[in-house]
Amino acid sequence: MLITPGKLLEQINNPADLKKLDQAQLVQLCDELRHFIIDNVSVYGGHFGASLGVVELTVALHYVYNTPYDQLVWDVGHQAYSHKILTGRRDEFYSNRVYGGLSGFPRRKESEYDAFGVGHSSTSISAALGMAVASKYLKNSDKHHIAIIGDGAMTGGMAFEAMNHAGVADSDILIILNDNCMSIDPNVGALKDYLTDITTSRTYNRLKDDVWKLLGKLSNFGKSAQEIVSKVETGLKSALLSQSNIFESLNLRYFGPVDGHDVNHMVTILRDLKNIKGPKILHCVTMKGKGYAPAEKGNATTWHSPGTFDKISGKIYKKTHEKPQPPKYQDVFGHTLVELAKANEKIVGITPAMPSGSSMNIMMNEMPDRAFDVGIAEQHAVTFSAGLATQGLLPFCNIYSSFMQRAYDQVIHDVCIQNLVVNFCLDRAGFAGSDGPTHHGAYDIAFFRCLPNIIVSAPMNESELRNLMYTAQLPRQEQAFSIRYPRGQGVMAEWRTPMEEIKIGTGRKLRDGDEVAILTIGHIGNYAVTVCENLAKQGVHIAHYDMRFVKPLDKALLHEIFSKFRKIITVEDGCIQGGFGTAILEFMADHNYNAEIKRLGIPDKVVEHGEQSQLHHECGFDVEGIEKTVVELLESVNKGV
Ligand SMILES: Cc1ncc(C[n+]2csc(CCOP(=O)(O)OP(=O)(O)O)c2C)c(N)n1
Repeated sequence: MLITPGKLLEQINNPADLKKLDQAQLVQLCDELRHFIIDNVSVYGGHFGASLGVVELTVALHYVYNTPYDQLVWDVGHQAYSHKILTGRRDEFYSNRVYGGLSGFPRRKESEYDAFGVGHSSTSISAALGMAVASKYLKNSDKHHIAIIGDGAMTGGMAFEAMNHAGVADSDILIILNDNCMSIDPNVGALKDYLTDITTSRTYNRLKDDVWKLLGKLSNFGKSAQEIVSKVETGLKSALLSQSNIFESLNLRYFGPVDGHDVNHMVTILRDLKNIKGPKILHCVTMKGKGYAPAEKGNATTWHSPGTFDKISGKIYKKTHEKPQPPKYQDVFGHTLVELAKANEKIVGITPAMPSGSSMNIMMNEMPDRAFDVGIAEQHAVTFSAGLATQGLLPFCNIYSSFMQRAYDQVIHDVCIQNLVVNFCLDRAGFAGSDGPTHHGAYDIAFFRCLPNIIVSAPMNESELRNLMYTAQLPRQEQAFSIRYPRGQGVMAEWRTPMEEIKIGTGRKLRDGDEVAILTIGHIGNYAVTVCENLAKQGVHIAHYDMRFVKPLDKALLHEIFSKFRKIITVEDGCIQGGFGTAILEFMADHNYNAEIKRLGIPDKVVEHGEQSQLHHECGFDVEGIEKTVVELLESVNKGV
């Protein structure tokens, strides 16, 4: 479906075209931009509320700054749709997040305007500071560096590490805090209250406007005038706020709060700030979903990434099915955790800012004192869980596989070395789909299986997920326990099966066969089931084992397999290097077996975005790819190789 841009937007192929507009036309441009995003996302899906919230800010930034020479770093990047549309990608925008199309996040290789690749939260200030320090060293003193970070992303530790550095780095950096009071779910923590305090303090807001005017006038009068005003300003601000300003305390000059939806005011402010040297922060207050009534009035979490919808009525399309469908794995996790927690009072739940995404919100609603959203703070989530475990509680810490990369040292240092009993549930393990490479959960098997004191497992279906969770909460004295499962649906419409213990380190034989055995880990094993069924119809019988544990491996089962089969295929929705297949290779070498092993999984390259099934196909481990590998191995058997 062709989506036509409005009259002004149509003329803008890059920020130079934008600069040709009269400032009086910017309001209309923002309106057109907003409608273009609504038209596109309603038809093609994608992130929504966050981009609508920064339309004016984006227009003002590209209007005032000299991009791409000046560097804009978007935090997370899910809000950068206006930026993409204004920087030469308007006509391709329909392909956003589609296989082979535009990335849903800024990517350096996609555009020179994307100063930094993002996807994971709270990196923008560090990256922009690095650029600012480099520019200083390279004597590009006219270059500006701007990090645009949300109040949610500001809860991440990295943001504070970077501000701590920026305050003393003597470099030109502008941090724009885009404060809409929301993360994906409502933002949490003391910082949120602090920002609300600044935003709503009436006395402060009246007086800061006067300070702003004074500052604007004096900034043209050289350094000493600025120093004086800066002191007055700091004094006033400290006196007016109940606490002294946290950003000012870190040596960042704080400006705001300002209305981030007043594009003309934003242009004026940014022009002023351009002339003020040193590290500074501009606090903009915006609204997620701004300008689209159903999103403004509705649930901001739903409108973060609503899927396709009817733009007139605001009705979000849901697929309807005649038969009951399998649930999402995340929901099986959420409901099962509550079920287990009702019977086991030691259980507590932890999520770093993903209550809805992980379905931890089910426990948060039912047992608010036993489930914690700790903000976008994966490192803290893991060590906080470790602390809970030292006191005999049993944490189920749910972190998306790719976000767990953030907390690797905490898993090693705070959990594994101390041999603490912490359960990790890794959602979105394997290809994440249209979010792309920053979000693919490719590495967790490889990075967990090399650690001591951790059990590494993956269920093939809902029932196994429940059984693994049940097993993980049975009393044990030591070891962490990780359970990985993918994004999306499982395979069992009737998923509330009675739970039973799975002996740790045991796999299961699903099908006997001749010549070739397929060993799988996790949900991807369902492809192998289909492969075996397809081939059986042709009289070819292939064995299939669902190994369930990568660590400890089921040695007895593997001895049985290696004694019988000389051709083995391993399949995993994870990186081939160092992953499950590698564990099988190591077993073979350690026990002097000699078989031909084909490892299928995610190859050693950056795999882009697309539907999970498209990516499995690309990497050769969907039904077709596995079947092809079986046929090749069988051919080599027939040739006597
Ligand atoms: C390390 C990491 N953890 C979690 C996420 C998931 N995530 C994406 S956007 C988001 C909320 C960001 O909130 P904020 O920065 O306030 O931006 P807003 O969507 O409100 O504009 C979260 C938690 C992520 N991208 N990276």
